[in-house]
Amino acid sequence: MTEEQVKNGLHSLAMEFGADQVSAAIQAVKNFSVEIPSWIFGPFGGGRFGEYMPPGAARNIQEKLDDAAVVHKLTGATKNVAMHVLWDFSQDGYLGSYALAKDVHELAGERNLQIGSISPTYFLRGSHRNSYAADEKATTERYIEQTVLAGRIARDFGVGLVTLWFPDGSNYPGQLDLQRNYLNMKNNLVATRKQIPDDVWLLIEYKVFEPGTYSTTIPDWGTAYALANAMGDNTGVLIDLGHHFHSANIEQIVARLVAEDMRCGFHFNTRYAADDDHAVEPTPEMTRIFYELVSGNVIVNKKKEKNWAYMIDQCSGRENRLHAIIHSVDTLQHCLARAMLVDVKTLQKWQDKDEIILANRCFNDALLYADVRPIVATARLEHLLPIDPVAAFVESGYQAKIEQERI
Ligand code: PSV
Ligand code: MN
Repeated sequence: MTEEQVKNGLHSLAMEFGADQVSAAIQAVKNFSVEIPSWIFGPFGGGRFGEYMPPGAARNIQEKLDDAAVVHKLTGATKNVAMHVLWDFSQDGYLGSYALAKDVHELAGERNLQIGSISPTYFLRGSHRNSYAADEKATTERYIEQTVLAGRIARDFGVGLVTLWFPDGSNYPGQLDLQRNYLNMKNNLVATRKQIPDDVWLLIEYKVFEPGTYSTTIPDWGTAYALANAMGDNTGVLIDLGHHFHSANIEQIVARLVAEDMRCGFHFNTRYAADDDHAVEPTPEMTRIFYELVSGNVIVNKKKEKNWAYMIDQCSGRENRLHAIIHSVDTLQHCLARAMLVDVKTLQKWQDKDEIILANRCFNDALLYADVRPIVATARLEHLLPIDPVAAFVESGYQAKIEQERI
């Protein structure tokens, strides 16, 4: 898109949606930021893609941060990098280290970055009989200890946010006592919360399946919500788009949590078949989710303590990882811009008159049909950033450089 096209596009949008609404959308995009995960840049620690190392993949935390710095430079929206305790702050993949986290904190600062949310890593060695819901005390104690460490690291070097995802579950009916399994999880989470400072925010992530094929200990938002409530203040639910059945109404989950006034968070990605961890795509579902976030005032709210946590949880298979992560940021900005254009007054009018299709069409004018590229481009130009960050990355020659250096 040229600057001329941006100008003309803005004019048409202002004619249709009003100049004030368009300015508010530009401002929202300018203020939006999202965390990117350190794990997209390196080898994905033995996950679905095994040991696949794409050309130029980062070999250590310094290189992961180098790549993250490029993404932030091009998008201006990704200063915080989400980290995993045993992938990023561990010598042996078994124990986390406060000293290593301090080093990573300094390395991030040198690159104009910051450690974002911290995930304890429960799914490596020793979790085959569950982690927090295990019957063996030695296992649960080791994981509680790692979580308390994550809380210290989050408070001292991060943004005070710890995100918890558990691989706990089973593969066959009868393998586990389902009630005991849940209560083990609940008791251990309540005990953990007491050992973490109150001002550290904890989010509980749910996932409908995997690695358990028959049962998952925290399979849905309801379970995560019950656990977060049992744990007390400053604890919420983490929604990962890939962790649902097909056709789950995720925007309705957002609406429930907003209505219950629980401060929650997102792991953005796209699910095509399962928990694919694909880049974020501009799907109608994603724009509807953004509408709920905008109308709930939990995104780009001037009162920072009202905002939910926004993270991308993505790990690409064969596609260029830097293209994929920049594409995700780009998509999220476009979805936010669309959500900002919804004509709420007219929508409410049709809702009140029970005009079902008219309400639906009012929604779709903004969420499906508006071409918001001029809004996102203007936000970037006002921040002195490239109009198209993916194209700017391609032109930068960075990929060829890392492929040559990182043999
Ligand atoms: C699990 O599938 C998950 O979504 C959790 O957020 C992990 O932290 C992340 O993926 C990386 O494995
Ligand atoms: Mn996730």
